[in-house]
Amino acid sequence: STLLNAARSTARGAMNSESASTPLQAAFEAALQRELQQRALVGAAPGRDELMRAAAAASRELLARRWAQTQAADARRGDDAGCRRVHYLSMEFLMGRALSNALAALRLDGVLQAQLQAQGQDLSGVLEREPDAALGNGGLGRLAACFLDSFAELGLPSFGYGLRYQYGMFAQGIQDGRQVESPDDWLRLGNPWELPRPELRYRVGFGGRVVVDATGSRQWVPAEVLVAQAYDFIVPAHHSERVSTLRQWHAQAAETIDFQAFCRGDYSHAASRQVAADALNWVLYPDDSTEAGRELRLKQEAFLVSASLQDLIERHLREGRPLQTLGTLNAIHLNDTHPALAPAELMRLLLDEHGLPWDEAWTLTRQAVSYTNHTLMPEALETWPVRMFEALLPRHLEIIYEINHRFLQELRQRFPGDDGLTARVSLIDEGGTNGGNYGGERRVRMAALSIVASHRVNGVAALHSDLMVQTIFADYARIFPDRFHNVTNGVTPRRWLQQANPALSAVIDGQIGTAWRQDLSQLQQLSAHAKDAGLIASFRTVKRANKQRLADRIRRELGLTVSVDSLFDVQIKRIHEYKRQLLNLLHVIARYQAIVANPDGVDGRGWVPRTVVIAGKAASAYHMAKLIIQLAHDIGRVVNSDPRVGDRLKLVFLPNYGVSLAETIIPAADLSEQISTAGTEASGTGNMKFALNGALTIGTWDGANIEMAEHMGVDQMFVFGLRTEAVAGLKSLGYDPRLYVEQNRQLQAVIRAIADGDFCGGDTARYKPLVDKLLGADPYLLMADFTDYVATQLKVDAVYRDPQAWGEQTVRNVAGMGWFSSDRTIAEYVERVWSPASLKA
Ligand code: GPQ
Repeated sequence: STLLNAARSTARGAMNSESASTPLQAAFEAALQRELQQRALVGAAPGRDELMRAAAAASRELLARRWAQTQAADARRGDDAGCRRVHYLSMEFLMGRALSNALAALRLDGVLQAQLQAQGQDLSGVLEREPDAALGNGGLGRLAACFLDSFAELGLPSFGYGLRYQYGMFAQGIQDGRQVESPDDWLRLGNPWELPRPELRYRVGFGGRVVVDATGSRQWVPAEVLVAQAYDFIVPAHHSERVSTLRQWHAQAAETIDFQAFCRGDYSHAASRQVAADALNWVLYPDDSTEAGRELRLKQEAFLVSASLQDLIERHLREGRPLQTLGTLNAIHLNDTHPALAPAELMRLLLDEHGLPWDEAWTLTRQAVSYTNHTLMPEALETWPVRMFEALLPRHLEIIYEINHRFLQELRQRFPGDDGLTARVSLIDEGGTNGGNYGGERRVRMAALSIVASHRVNGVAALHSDLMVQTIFADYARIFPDRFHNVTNGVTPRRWLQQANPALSAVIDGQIGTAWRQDLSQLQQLSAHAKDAGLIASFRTVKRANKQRLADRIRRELGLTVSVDSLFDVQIKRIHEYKRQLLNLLHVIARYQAIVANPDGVDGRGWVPRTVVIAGKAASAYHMAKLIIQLAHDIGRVVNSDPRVGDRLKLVFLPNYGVSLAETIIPAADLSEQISTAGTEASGTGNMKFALNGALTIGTWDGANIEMAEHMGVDQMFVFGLRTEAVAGLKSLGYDPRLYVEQNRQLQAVIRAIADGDFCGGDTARYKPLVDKLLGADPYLLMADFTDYVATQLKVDAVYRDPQAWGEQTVRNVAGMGWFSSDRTIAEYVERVWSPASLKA
């Protein structure tokens, strides 16, 4: 794409002037010294924490200069620059750590290393002191973080907008095999990365009523007014001096103290506004792919949207551009429906604050807004009770009614007599049983609002985008046939290959040179060397070292010894029934039973030793997911201590999964488990990270697994299970899981072991809900896919026994992953969604 090419040629310019980095080094050293001296003033000898914060603060200072340059360049860009400024609105940004990325981008790792040596410290020990910024749940939030990285790398004028949560994703502990949540107080020691922007403040209202003045114009008089204050976090490019910005909003009361109440001695009343404001900053909702549905969450969403839109309008006007070009020069992107109030709020601002007529405001809104859908799961489709809108957002509700009125009126003209259609696609669920709303309450459908108010809607993998228009959005696709597109997800190769796996990166450099570091598609060159024994040996050596690192961590954290000669079989992601961690566990039990019955293997050739690693968090209210975590622990305790098993099988649950833990686990994996029921995983991005690091995938024909198989060759992946059409067919015929159990004695023995309490001292009650569900509805078809899954695991063993064959396949996997860079994804968003040209189509 032109954007990719342009970014690469600027980057070449910057790279050529590499020697100019000496002043940068000097600036960094000076800043670092200043930070350390300040700390010395208060008598603190710098430990690792202080060194980490000093290095972060010094890096931030350099990044702030790049930020100013980037903003100045973007403000000067002409109206015909060919791409709009992108505003990526997301309730989640799962950033992880920032220091090692910043040092790599600034090419200061060596400088810091030398500085630390002088202090008697090593770099990795200092890097590990940084807490993860875990302001997201899972794939959706991490995708947003990868996108910020690519925005910078591609030099795209852009802002990410989010909330500055005081507490991010909860910390997961395990007690007696059960998940216990504790708050993630990530700001406890301050955040050396953020730049507070006290001058950037916007008022955001809630509640109150709408008044009509003499001219008939409507004005919202909110009952409560909060102030949004900006904090900026800067994300650097690696091959240029561009940066991208994550702007996070912090809520404050407009008047922080009720002074009259204070003087009366009524302190709790005096502080009540501040307390109410702080509630918005409080916690990230820990629900992944399910709806939280609480009023505080709606307020958080409205707050994010209003502050961000006011900020971008103000910037547009400050740059001297007229309101009429707002939509052609700015893109406002909705990361799922969480920021779906944006079109309503933009309409309100344009109508009520800027006095535009409806049609003009609507044109600008539709030009600006676009929406990505990230799931087909009906329980995740956000709807809000009309009652809550009346109480919190009365003017937005009026505007939504008006959008809906005009939309439905147009439909009645285009599709006369089709009342079913208008009821199905209305922005308001009138409270029937339609759309899963059994409560009978009227609700606002946020996906409907997002689609109607956007000029582009996309899914996140080819299968997902197809299913989206065939199933949940079929009516809208008929109404707006040109609106729906696909943009397959990608991951940033900076974090997920270069930083997480420097040793593999060096091997790749040695084989094909370093151009792949800027253009991941160059990895394809590796396939010519896939049979090269030397390359395969290097891949193996690197993998072994990474496995050793993970094994050390497992021993440190869990006191469990695992063999690096075993096949590391890994499933890390949120715990969700559709992702089928339970199917993985059923296989572990089946293997355990088979090992005990046949210690020398079924064919006398012994067992390929396996270490099964699982990690992931369960939403705190998701009982079935928590039960699956407990089952993993019960099985692990029994299997790992059974002397008949030894190294042949180990089951490890690593607690508190997050971005940094993933950076250690993924490079160490031999096998990647991507085993969702076909048609349920929108894309997956973990699947991409594993293959990029030379793990082979066992997976279903689902999400982006399909496109990965197409890029590397389907024989390079272990594909199993029913495909989407077969899943749908089976369900429509009346699926009965018991039929599958009756036909498979191995499966019977597995289920019986769980039901009889074999892993929990004979407690038959503990897993009854789980067994009942498997034998009852089994909505994710574990019973139907079990046989093929276990058979495919045996194929995995067979290939692993042949190091040359396995090694060749790992090289072909890496070679096939070049397309899955988030740089490619963002270039496609620019082409299909954010370019001015996409407005004309
Ligand atoms: N995803 Cl709707 C989330 O992580 N959280 C959510 O609330 C929703 C989706 C994931 C989705 O499950 C994965 O298949 C995708 O790869 C990911 O979003 C990014 O698109």
